[in-house]
Amino acid sequence: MTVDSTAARKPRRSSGKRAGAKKATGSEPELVQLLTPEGDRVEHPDYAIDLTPGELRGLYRDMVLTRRFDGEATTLQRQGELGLWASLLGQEAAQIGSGRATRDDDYVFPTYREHGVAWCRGVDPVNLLGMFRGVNNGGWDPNENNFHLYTIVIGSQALHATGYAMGAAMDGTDSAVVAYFGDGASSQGDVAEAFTFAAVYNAPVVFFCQNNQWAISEPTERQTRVPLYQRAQGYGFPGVRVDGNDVLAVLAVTRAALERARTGQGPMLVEAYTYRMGAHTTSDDPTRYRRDEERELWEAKDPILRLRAHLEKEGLADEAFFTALEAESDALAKRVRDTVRTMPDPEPLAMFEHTYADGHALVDEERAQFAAYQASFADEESN
Ligand SMILES: Cc1ncc(C[n+]2csc(CCOP(=O)(O)OP(=O)(O)O)c2C)c(N)n1
Ligand SMILES: [Mg+2]
Repeated sequence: MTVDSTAARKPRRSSGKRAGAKKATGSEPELVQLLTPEGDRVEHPDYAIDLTPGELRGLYRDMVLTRRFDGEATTLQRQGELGLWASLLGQEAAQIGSGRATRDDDYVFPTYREHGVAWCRGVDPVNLLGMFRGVNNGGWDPNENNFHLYTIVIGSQALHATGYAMGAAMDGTDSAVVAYFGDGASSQGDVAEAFTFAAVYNAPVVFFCQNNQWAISEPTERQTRVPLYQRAQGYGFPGVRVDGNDVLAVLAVTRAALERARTGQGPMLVEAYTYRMGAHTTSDDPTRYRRDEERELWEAKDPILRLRAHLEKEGLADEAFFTALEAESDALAKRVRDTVRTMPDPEPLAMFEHTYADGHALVDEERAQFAAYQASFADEESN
């Protein structure tokens, strides 16, 4: 079925058959949805999903723990323990649904906000925080979980992902690659170039755009005159818009896109239509450029509350499950706080260590200059 992402609608229960393929009536185009904001299951003719109660509870757990970790990180930044934090608040379903669709041997190229995807890939959350505390040079070994380092240069990872996917295809593997980026990044030349290369080389890459409606203070209407997923058509591969606050729909659509990629059918663009409920980063104040009412509208579509409503309505989780999750969440938050506060400061000269594999004369010179600069403070202290 197709649904309007903004208009109020009555929940339609799954009937096992097509629950309607009407064109959306609102100003926004149609999007794939399998779980309404009220927590009712609906069917889609192209994207089916059948999860066990345990799998549904697992997705809920992932989203709750990710949100808790993210909230804890925001608080730690406010307490001066982190230099900066980019919250994913509101984007949990987009990230958990897509992250859980990947296979271990797939490779993921994130932006700087993919904390939920990192969680799905098995990256320890405290490693993410080390980078934002400024105590390591990137955070983690990307090859341990096939999860690339966070990338701040907007859109550049789309090219890295495409190149990696082309290589995977040349190696004859059936691994696929996911490139995450935002609505703002969709305007970058790097993303356009990645689309072209992926299309003409039939690369096994899924372009996963989280359209969270904002690129810092720029709204999506400053990035595009057409819905973002439609851009794919011009490059010669399919694009689809999915309800990014519906973890089931995101999982189903990303699975299908990955399956296409690994079976040699080439790239696909998934636009997860969602909303950044928090600030761009802890350095941003969204009250300067957006209205509270907008956020309130999206709070009614909260990805976690909608899955909880479904679990409760269908009797798929009992009170003991929610209580145990609360305790697990508290324990995670405590571990994160304790570990971050006691992270050792790095040796300042260590920043020169991994610049070149075999060393470089210019880096040696810079290291010597910096060492001398640091030593000058020691002189001051002894005077
Ligand atoms: C090449 C480049 N230009 C500008 C910036 C500054 N910048 C950081 S985040 C951002 C907005 C990105 O918005 P979007 O792609 O929608 O991702 P979101 O932050 O919303 O997840 C910009 C312009 C940058 N990091 N890199
Ligand atoms: Mg954005």
